[in-house]
Amino acid sequence: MRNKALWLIVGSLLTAVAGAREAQLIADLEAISSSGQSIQIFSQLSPLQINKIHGWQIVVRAADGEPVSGAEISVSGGMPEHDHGIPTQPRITRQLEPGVYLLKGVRFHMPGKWQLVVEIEQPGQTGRAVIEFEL
Ligand SMILES: [Cu+2]
Repeated sequence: MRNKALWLIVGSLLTAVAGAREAQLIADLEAISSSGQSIQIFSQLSPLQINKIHGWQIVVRAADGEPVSGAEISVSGGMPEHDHGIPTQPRITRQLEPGVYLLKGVRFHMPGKWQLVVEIEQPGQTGRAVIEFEL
């Protein structure tokens, strides 16, 4: 009886740890590009806030799940309802590991609906994804 209670406690602790790990792996934003690449965005500022400049890690995988290395990635966008762009020009500064890119200079200056266009250029193919989110 006592042993059973202990196992139940251990069981729920393990579940809690697994839950925390999963939570860290959940992307802030994600999309599938027109070429079938998966794009996951992990913001260094999460949840996103108004007017704070920060960086993003962008993880790009091909349709088969392999990391996409050496791609040219550009991020643009704006607020479609206000007819203006993003206030900065975020740039990929380096590739941190295969398929993981560091985007610097991200800032959103007002609340509302934002739309981002992520373009991924690789030799022979270009993928494009539109990501919408509410801030
Ligand atoms: Cu606006």
